[in-house]
Amino acid sequence: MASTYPISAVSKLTGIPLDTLRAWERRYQAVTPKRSARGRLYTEIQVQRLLLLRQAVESGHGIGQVARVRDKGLRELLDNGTTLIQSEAARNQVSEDFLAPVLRAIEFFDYAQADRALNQATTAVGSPRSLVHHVALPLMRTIGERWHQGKCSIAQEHMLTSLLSALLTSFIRTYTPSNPRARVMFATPVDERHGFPNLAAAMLTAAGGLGVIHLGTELPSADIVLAARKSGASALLLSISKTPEKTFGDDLLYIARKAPKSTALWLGGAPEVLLDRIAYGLRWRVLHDFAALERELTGVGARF
Ligand code: B12
Repeated sequence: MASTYPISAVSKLTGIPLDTLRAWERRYQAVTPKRSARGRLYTEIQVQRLLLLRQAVESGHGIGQVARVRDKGLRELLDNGTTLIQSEAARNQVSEDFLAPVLRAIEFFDYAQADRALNQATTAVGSPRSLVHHVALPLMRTIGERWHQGKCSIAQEHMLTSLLSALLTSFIRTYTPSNPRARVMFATPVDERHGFPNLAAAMLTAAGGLGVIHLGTELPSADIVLAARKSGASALLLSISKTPEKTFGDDLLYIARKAPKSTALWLGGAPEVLLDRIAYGLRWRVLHDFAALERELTGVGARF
């Protein structure tokens, strides 16, 4: 019989954390292993596919974009594709070894230990960009998933949000130049409380040498427009994580009409929230992953 591997072995072989393996399976059906009394069992071919997917993600492709691509397509993508973060990711591979201590400390509400473990992970990855891709986003996804599954409390989610916000904010402060070539404004619309993706995006922006205007979450459109006018921001990034309210189309239209023409309008979010359809025909450019954001940032002067 062909060899099969339990999930713990697959995680070690591929360097993909256990929670990520489960999330890729559940959310994107990237690889669906057989189930046995011992749990998930992966074939050799599935392990090889996971390695390809990991490389694709490290090269800057969103998992949502590549999860359904066949192995041959993935190989072609990796052979031909322009890789945004490939070499950096290869150098700065942060495995579960670094993230697990943070999650353990959060489980026991040990704030100081979580802070220390987070700092260790930060030092291990080396660059601000890797901090976003390999520490902050995976941690937030894991804790958020656990909260959604009822496996961790809102207090634990808030504790991680607080630690990561402090960390990212301090990096934004350190990296933002005094005279940036351009400034990018970040907000989420009314009823959108997922503020973390924007914080990560702001950090990437600062890491690219641009200025950051971080407005936080749940902002009415009129206030967003006012801020865009007064600040003269080169771009506005509105981040969406959950399916927006029906009136969201009106908000997008309002901002598109009233925001200065010199402000590029970017809408960042998961593909399943149908942002393309809502923003169709308006000035908004929809960004489905962070690689797309980095490309837009480069367009307004960022250097990565
Ligand atoms: C963390 C989290 C939370 C945290 C938010 C903490 C914070 N400060 O932000 C908490 C626990 C508070 C929370 C609350 C809720 N959540 Co929540 N949450 C998540 C979770 C686990 C991660 C979100 C996140 O930060 N992702 C980080 C992003 C950047 O990574 P990613 O998701 O892999 O994104 C990729 C692409 O989609 C894209 N992308 C996504 N966002 C953005 C943004 C930008 C700017 C760009 C460029 C790209 C981009 O880029 C990435 C690849 O490069 C997701 C599930 C998941 N795994 O994604 C649910 C999820 C977003 N939440 C969801 C829901 C429903 C809620 C609640 C409504 C639940 C409730 N009943 O109260 C509330 C929100 C209330 C509100 N009014 O807003 C749903 C949304 C479903 C939908 N389509 O509507 C999700 C998808 C979970 C699910 N599967 O059901 N949540």
